[in-house]
Amino acid sequence: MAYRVVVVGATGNVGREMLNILAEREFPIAELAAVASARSQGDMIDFGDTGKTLKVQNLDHFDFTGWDIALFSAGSGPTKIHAPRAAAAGCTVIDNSSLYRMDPEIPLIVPEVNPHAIDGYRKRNIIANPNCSTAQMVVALKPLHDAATIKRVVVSTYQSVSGAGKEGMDELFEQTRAVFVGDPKAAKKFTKQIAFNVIPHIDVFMEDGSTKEEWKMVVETQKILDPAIDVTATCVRVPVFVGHSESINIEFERPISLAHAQSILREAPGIMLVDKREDGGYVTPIECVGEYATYISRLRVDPTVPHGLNLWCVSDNLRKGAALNAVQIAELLGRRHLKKAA
Ligand code: 11C
Repeated sequence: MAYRVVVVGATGNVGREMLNILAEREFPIAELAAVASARSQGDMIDFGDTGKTLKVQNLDHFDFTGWDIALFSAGSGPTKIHAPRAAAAGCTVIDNSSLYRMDPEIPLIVPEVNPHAIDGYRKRNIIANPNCSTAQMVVALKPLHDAATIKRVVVSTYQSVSGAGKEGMDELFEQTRAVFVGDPKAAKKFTKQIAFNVIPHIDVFMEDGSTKEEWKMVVETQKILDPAIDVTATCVRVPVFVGHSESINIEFERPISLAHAQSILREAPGIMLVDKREDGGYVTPIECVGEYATYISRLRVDPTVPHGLNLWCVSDNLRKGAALNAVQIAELLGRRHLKKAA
């Protein structure tokens, strides 16, 4: 069985990766549409490296009737208008924005972690894709939680500028160049200079002094993995183009040895354990670009709590953090539901 698939926001960082990944994974496609805002209407866009190109259609006028799946990466504003319209037309929406993630009627899915939760999608015909920093963390936590029950997580992130879209990438590039040619460029997309700097601020501030990015890591982890896990996060933007890194400290209910944790992580879906305890024997963001895996390195015991581990977790934020996870959800939907309905 093949599906009629729409990629909404096809010209953005994540939309392009959605098209690449649909092509790479040979997703069964009967027909494919690339859709974006009016500004991009008529532009030609590659369907991965298949050699095929797609003419971008205007979201405002796109009729979702008869289409099976829409992968949305259009931001919350356009999504609020067009996702319910697509869902009502019978096209299942997989949405990468934060709009629906915490809606109790909408499943928030990471296929390696909570695939069963997808069954609730019929209520609204919408499935939410998590924030990039949450996605890679829950892939890492899930097998460890199954083994020894996680009580508390302390995470600090090192997030690449591509999380802020193409404008974020352009700003890092322009500012870096400007420093070298002695022609300083003011910050526009970010709140301070990002070149040769780090910024402890992603998304808006909340009343309690945390940022919305930090809040998302807490509540999304609880919804996807387990509401009983306490999470505290500090999210930081770093001058890296692609690939989010996380330093994660985990406290468990029950003992878990280092050897057991290593063997679990070696077998777990979506994870590559690269941990040689020697110079270069760990993964950095530049090495995860274009990859599917969530990489874990620097796994070690935290001796300051009764049952604790520390680890370093790296993944391509545009892939596992966004486009890959969305395509995996589409694959899961096809396996569990659409085939049966056909
Ligand atoms: C960043 N994590 O790195 C953000 C991007 O809620 O989907 C994705 C924001 C979201 O800036």
